[in-house]
Amino acid sequence: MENLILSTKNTWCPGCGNFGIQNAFKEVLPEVGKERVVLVTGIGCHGKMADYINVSSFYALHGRTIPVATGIKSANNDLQVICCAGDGDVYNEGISHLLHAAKRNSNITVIVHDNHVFSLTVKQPTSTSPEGFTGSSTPEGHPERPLNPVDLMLSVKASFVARSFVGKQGHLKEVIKEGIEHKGFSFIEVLQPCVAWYNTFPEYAKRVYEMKEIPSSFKEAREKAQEWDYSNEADIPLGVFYKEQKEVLEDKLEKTTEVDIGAILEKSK
Ligand SMILES: Cc1ncc(C[n+]2csc(CCOP(=O)(O)OP(=O)(O)O)c2C)c(N)n1
Ligand code: SF4
Ligand SMILES: [Mg+2]
Repeated sequence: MENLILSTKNTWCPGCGNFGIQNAFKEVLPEVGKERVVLVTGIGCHGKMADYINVSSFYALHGRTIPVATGIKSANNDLQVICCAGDGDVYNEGISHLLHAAKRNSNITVIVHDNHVFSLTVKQPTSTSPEGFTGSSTPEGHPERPLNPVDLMLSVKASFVARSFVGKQGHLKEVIKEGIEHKGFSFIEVLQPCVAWYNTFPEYAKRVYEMKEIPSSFKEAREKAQEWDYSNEADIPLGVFYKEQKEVLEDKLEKTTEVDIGAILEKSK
C-alpha cells in the first residue's frame, strides 16, 4: 500500500488524540480512493493533518475551513472534499459557515477534532468547553454553558450527523468512511482529547457507548443527541444520529450554471 503518512517531522504531543484521526485516515483513504480527495484544514493542532497526510490539501484561515471546502467542491464537483476542523475553528470563529453549509447540503465531509479547547494557542475555552473550565484566559473558571454541536447540526437538518471517539478506532474508521461516502453534508464530531491541556481520555473511555442502530426518527435523534449536553455526566452516545438523502447544493449549482451561462452567451451575440 502507498505510504499515506508524510515524513514531515510530527510535532503533536505524544499521546495526542489527533494520532487516532490520522490512523483512521490511513485506513479509510485507500478505500474511498485518495486521488479524488482534497483535505482542507483549519489552523490549530488539528490543522497539521495537512502536513502529515499524503493527499492534496489546503490550509485555510482559522475559522474558514468550510467556505474554502464548499468553494473547491462547487468549482469541481468530481472531487471528494474533506475538512479537518478544530472546535475553536468551526464552533467559534467559523460557526456561521458550518450552519449554512449544513443547511445548503453542500456535499462535503466535516470532521471536527473536538478537544473542547483552543490547543495550539495554549488552553483557552472554546464553545464546547464545560462551564468552570480553568484555562489560560479563564483562571477563575469559564462562566458559559457549552454548546451541543450534534444537536445544533440536527436543528439545521444536516443530512448526516455522527459522533465518534479516537479511543474507539474501529468505530471511528467506519463512521468516517460512511460520512465520506454519504452524498450530502456529513458532519462528524470526533471526541479528540488534548493530553496537554484537557485530557478527557480516561473519562470518555468510561462513558462512551456505541448506539446499536440509527435512531428511527428525527425526534428520536434529537432526544439521543440531548442525552449528553457536554456538561452533564451522562453516558455519551456514539454513532450515526441521523442520515437522509436529499439534493445537494453542487448538483443544483451545476444545473443553474448551465442555464445561466447559455442564456448570457446568447444575449451577448
Ligand atoms: C482569525 C484568527 N484568529 C485567531 C487565530 C489564532 N489561533 C491560531 S490556532 C488557534 C486555536 C485553534 O483552536 P482549535 O480550532 O480548537 O484547534 P486545536 O488547536 O485545538 O486543534 C487560534 C485561536 C488565528 N490564527 N486566526
Ligand atoms: S497541545 Fe493538545 S491537541 Fe495539540 S498536539 Fe498537544 S495534545 Fe495534541
Ligand atoms: Mg480545539
